[in-house]
This record gives sequence, structure tokens and C-alpha cells, in this order.
Amino acid sequence: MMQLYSYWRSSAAYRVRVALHWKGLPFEVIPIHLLKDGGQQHHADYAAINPQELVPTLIDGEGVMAQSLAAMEYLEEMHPNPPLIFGDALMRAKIRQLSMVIACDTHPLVNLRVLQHLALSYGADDAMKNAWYHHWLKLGLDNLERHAEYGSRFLIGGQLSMADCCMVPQLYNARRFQFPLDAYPKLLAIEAHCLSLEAFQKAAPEAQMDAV
Ligand SMILES: N[C@@H](CCC(=O)N[C@@H](CS)C(=O)NCC(=O)O)C(=O)O
Repeated sequence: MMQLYSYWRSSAAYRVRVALHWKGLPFEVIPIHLLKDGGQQHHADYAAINPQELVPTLIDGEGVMAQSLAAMEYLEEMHPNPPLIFGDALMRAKIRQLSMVIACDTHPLVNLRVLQHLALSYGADDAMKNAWYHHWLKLGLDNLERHAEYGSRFLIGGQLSMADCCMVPQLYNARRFQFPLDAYPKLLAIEAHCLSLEAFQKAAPEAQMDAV
């Protein structure tokens, strides 16, 4: 059985949890608490598995995969049905494009270690960290809202894709930081539909064994 090193509130781990559940793949969650004991991601035993000291890490037999997009692409190649990356070459590129708007150009700027660095090295208080977070999140979500279509149940292609697996966890994260979402009616409608699916319900932060 595969194993996933995960933290219940990690949006990157949430992406991979959705992909695993959507594909109906059994997996065991190994919780890594990102705040407790100085952050368990920095402990030597975990750093030996994932030298980037981030979650998630997906283990499949001898295979060890860090980076949520790489892990989802791996799952897609090993277990293509039901797909998360589908259609012709252009559609597949667009799915990756929308996924990367979140995973490459939004989330890395608002990640825990970035916010911690702003506070520790530049004296940013909570208000400053929030303003930083809101700035970068707005750019990412504005972009996805422009791509989404009214009445669509998913971000692209009329079916669940890797892009939805990236977008929905970021909206969860946005609420934690009191980011107003009224400007994103299309994304909210897609999110509502996704959250009605069993894969999202099982992958949701609150449904995790390490949720507090
Ligand atoms: N690009 C990575 C990002 C992984 C990442 O930043 N994970 C966060 C949680 S969402 C983390 O482990 N943060 C710990 C820290 O910042 O120390 C991926 O997609 O897997």
C-alpha cells in the first residue's frame, strides 16, 4: 500500500490526497506536524526521506516522491483511470497551466516557511504577513477566475482535473487567512461542486486523522 506523509492543513498534501481518493487508491497517511516540536518536517528522520523538509511525500514501494505535482503526475501515469490529466495535447497543457498557477506561482509565495521568514528576518507582524498573503493569493485566484466558465462544475474540460485538485485546497487555505472570496463566483461554484464529491470529502483537512 502507498504511504503519504501529510499534514491535515497542508494544501499541497490535500492535492495529493484528492488524487489518491479520486483514483480509488488505498494509502496510509503518516502525519507530519508542521508546527509541533519546531516542525516535524525538519526532524532528521523525515529530512532523510524528504531533504526539502516539506510535505507531502508519497511512497510507493521503493519509490519516494516529493512535490505534489510530480506525485500526481506519477499517479496519473501508473493509474490513468479515472484521469486527472486528459484530452489532447493542448488540453493537457492547459490543465498543467492552471495547476501551476496555484502550485508554482501562488502557493510557494504564501507557504509557511515564507511567512516565517518574513517575520523572523524582516520583522513582519501578523498584519504584514496577511497583506503579503492576500497580495499573492489575489493574483493567482484572479487569474483562475478569468479562465473559469460560468456554470462549469470544474475549472477546465468539464471534468475533474489536476487543476481542481490544486485550486480547492488553496481556497480552503484562503479562508484560514481571512481572504475575501466574493470576487470569485465561478471558483466558488466549482469548489462547491468539488466538495460534494466523495474524493474531496475524504481528502478534506477536517477528515484527517491528525486534524485537531
Ligand atoms: N511545491 C511543493 C510545496 C510543498 C510545501 O510547501 N508544503 C508545505 C505545506 S502546504 C510545507 O511542508 N511547509 C512546511 C514549511 O514551510 O516549513 C509541493 O507542491 O509539494
